[in-house]
Amino acid sequence: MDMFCYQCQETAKGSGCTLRGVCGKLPETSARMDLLLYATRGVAILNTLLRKNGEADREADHQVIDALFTTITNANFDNPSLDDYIRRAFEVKRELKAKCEKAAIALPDAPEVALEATPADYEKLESVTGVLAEPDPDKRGLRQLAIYGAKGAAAYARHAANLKYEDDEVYAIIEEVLADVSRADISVDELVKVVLRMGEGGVKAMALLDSANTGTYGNPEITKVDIGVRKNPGILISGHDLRDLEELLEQTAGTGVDVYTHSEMLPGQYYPYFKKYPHFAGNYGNAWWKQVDEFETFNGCFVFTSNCIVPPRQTATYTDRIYTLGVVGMPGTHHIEADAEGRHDFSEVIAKAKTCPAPTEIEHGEIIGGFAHHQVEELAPKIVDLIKRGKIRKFVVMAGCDGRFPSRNYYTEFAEALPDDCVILTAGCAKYRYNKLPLGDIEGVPRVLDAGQCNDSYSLVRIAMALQEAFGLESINQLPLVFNIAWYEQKAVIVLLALLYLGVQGIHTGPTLPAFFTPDILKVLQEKFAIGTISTVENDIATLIGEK
Ligand code: SF4
Ligand code: SF3
Repeated sequence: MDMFCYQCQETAKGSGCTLRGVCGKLPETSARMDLLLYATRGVAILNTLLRKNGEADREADHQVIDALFTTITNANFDNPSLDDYIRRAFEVKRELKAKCEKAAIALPDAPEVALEATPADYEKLESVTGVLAEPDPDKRGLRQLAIYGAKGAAAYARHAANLKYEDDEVYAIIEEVLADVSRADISVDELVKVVLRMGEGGVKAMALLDSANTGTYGNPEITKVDIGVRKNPGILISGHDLRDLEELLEQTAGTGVDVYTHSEMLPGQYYPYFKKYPHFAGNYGNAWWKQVDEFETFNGCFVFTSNCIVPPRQTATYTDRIYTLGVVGMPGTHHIEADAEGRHDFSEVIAKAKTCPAPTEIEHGEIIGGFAHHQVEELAPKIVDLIKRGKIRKFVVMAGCDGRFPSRNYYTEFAEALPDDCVILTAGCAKYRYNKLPLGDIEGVPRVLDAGQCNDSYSLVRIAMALQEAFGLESINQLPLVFNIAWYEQKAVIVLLALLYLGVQGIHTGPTLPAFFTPDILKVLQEKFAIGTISTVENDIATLIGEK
């Protein structure tokens, strides 16, 4: 069967994956995701109606965010797991219908609400549930833009919920957006508003996750992170979920197994709370896409708490040592279910890790991070002084994702070419393109300030607002601050929408613009927000930074 997916930056030919995903997603998986999202839109429509009546269902909120999250790029490649999600979506939908009937709420005349199906129907329903079911490319693009934003926000809401931080408004916006994009009669203008509404939800979701992470584990602080190895066998933890990190550190204490971070878990190192664990080793390796090589030399076990997991090569020796949690799934690996309190039992992973050799060193040294809003606000007087004295000319926000395409060398070259009075503000795995370069510091302030994970882009906004206040400016657009962000998957989409919602102008996003931006969508975004993409390093330094 064929498929159609264009949700990430690496989509085939820059237009859409049709035979199989560049990420490794198969058509049977893609169609299951389409069916899941279609049924979930039905749930969202019903829960939005119930919410108006003061009867929104929290179980349904959770079903909605988990369905969105599991369909994000590089999260779930496992068909039986997706079948479970589909069954659950239809079950919740039936429960909500019954709730509506009880409350005398008339069921809306929407096919997403009416559809009854089983997971086995995925193929025959693809023409109804798939992205191409919308024939108009502009409406299709805007609908998907809103849905992709919802996926990113849902991921953040899930991590926050795992720490018992929930905000009904975040759920309300996600569901309202899913309900709105399901309206057959919605116009392009209305869809643009829906997209910005999703951006508002993104700001709230990131603020919620920031409260959850810092409220539970303290404020990130300046930290030097070892990138070498120790002598014990290790478990490598990847993804974004800090509660999972805490559980793993707790259960591995005293076992003789060390815990290392990988990719987006690196910022776990910056939280004071985790520093008390002597077996919490450093960060091993680089961004997500290098896992196919780096997992071979790590030698131990792997725990995935969220995206980005990559299908192991046929010749991979580590597949059986991968353990997935939450919405993550990969055939041939192990999935650890949470108990009723959301806790995981890692004893099998620990036992397996004990039989493994210690990691092989692939690099050594230290990287520095922990520049989230609280830490930077403490440094604010110094930073303001450096700006006033002309020592710092510009801040360049280079947050976002990394990816495997060679075109991303641009970001390394851009960082290297930046004049030495410019400081990079980063968050997300995009940082691996330049966080090991010797870029130095400006009177003790490092030239790469890493705030944390992609969701910590919220921190970058807080930092910008603090500077705006310090300089008494009306808008953050007046700051010596430019945006050259890299995107790959849908978490970067919600970061972008959040920035647009906050009125940030002139964002450059690359290495290529999304395939779902049609020329007309791009025109609107250019007119309203002066959005652009990248060209050459030389040109972009000239336009973004300019002459001294
Ligand atoms: Fe293609 Fe990206 Fe979709 Fe994977 S997630 S199928 S690479 S567009
Ligand atoms: Fe990276 Fe997947 Fe997006 Fe969280 S881990 S930023 S790509």
